Amino acid sequence: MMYTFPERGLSEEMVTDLLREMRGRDCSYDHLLSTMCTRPHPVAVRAYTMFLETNLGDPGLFPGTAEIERRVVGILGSLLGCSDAAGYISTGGTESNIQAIRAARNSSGRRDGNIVVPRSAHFSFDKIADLLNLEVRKAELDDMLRVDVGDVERLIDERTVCLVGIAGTTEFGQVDPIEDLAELAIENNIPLHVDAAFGGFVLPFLDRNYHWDFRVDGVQSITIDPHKMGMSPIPAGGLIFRSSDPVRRLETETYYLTVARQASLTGTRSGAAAAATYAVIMHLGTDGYRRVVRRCMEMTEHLVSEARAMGVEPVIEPVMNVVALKIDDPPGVRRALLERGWHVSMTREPKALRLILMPHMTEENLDLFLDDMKDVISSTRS
Ligand code: 0PR
Repeated sequence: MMYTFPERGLSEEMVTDLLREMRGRDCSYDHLLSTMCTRPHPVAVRAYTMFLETNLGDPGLFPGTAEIERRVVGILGSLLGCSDAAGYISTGGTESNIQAIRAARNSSGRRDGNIVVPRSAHFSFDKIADLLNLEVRKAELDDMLRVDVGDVERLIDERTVCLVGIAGTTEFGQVDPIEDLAELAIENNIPLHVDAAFGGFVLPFLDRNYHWDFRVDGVQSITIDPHKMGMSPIPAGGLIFRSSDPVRRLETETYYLTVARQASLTGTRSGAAAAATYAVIMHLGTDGYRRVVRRCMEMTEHLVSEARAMGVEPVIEPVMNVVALKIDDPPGVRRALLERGWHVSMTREPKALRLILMPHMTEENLDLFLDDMKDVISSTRS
């Protein structure tokens, strides 16, 4: 198939028909248990469209939008235990992680450094190794799939420019021992970055209290993504620093813009994500997010108890709304579930079936899924 630039434009109806056909081929969130994104909140969608033409790359032209971004950074900072935080709204977890590590690398003054990350770190850290010319040292996990702090300590040397802990691992939703990592960071005078791309909008709203954010001394920066559990439209990421000093290490001079310096990775960047995030946070409040997270956790508990009734155990007791189930032949089960219309995913080590209970899941759809999973699992056994 060859696609060409049309000589004469089509009517808007024809274009809409073309779009509708393609959009119809996409999967519906109703059947997705493999994604960490969700349908954005309608309030966020309306805010997004209101700010479509804004550009935070030249914030002097959009002072209102820039003020919204400052407010969101402030709100996320205080959610994470720091009332005068700095940072910006990025395109997602990958950009936030890149920039957090870049800030740490630049502060160190080294160009031949390394970072120590848990083996469970998201693949964005492999991109970072490539982009920033850093060696990424991967520390082993304990039997609860949290990073082994002794192994982190062993991997630190004079070239280490940053330590990374994860609050909500991509595959298992586990939280690393951030306090122990922070102690190591302080002892060695290295910053600690916490990747809470997923967990950032979950942990503060759980009944159980984890110590993982700016309330822990030594945590320099946190990745927290509104486009995952924050219910904002894609692309909305958060990069929050305890102070503005590391942000300055990211700045370049901008000559002809309305501001003299720019710290973001991208130049031209939409203010829509910041506006959408602000809108949904102001609309839901702590109360609303607690309700969202409680529902996801209730579905998680229901799924685990139904799995147990099928004789299937989770790899770890779920901390958040991510479940990994120990089953025989995860690829086969995944395929069979896909034939029934369900998208699930798998973990690498140990190999397990991975299910994420996002806000778009309903109790009714979860029960339909569980019926299918029961059939599939019993047929793999017979
Ligand atoms: N850090 C953690 C802990 C993550 O889980 C993720 C993404 C990132 C960083 C990177 O974030 P961005 O993808 O926003 O750059 N975790 C999921 C993953 O890659 C994201 C995802 C979303 C996966 C939707 C599938 C999907 O359908 O596995």
